[in-house]
Amino acid sequence: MKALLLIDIQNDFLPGGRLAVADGDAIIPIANALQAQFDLVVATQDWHPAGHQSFASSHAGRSQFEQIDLYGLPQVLWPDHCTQASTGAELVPALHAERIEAIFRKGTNPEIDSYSAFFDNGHRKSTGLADYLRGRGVTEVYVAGLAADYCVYFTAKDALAEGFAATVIEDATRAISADGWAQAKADLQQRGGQLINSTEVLAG
Ligand code: VGL
Ligand code: ZN
Repeated sequence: MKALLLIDIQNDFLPGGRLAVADGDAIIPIANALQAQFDLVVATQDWHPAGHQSFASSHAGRSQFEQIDLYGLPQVLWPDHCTQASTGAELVPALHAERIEAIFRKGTNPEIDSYSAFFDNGHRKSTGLADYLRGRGVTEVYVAGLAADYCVYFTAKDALAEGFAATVIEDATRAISADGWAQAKADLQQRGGQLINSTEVLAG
């Protein structure tokens, strides 16, 4: 049983959004086309309370994209983004949503960031996604969405650690940093993850 995980396809990560990923809108038609190939489609939303500690604006004298230590974990400071119930946090309107069976929200604890759809960055709390997928008989996950080098990467990595086969659909994601994504890809491959193009999925 295969599941498609649509990671953080939210207005704030698209061009014009608060934490825009270059060319992020290019993945929308691909994410729409892919859905028919899967038994189960699940989405995530980055869903931060106002004043989240991952926001640069929460730290006086700090700049966006600077890295700090946050309660013992490295933390990149982001522009305010995906604030709970804001327009920026909504799934992109052009994304077909009717086949999305469940939406997992993450990043809700103000004191810890959560890139992975499975766990917060300290692996302290589970979102329940792994058990949900296992309950549905899922053995393989395919990951698409934004951003490749953060939430897509950490989701695929945790999926592998949870015992799922994990494949990132490369043309259905875009990165914040090209270098960061190159490193993340190498790491995923080393852990047994796969990278493929949507054309291979759509042909199946
Ligand atoms: C993300 C940075 C901060 C992502 C979320 O969805 O990749 N990146 N919050
Ligand atoms: Zn975030």
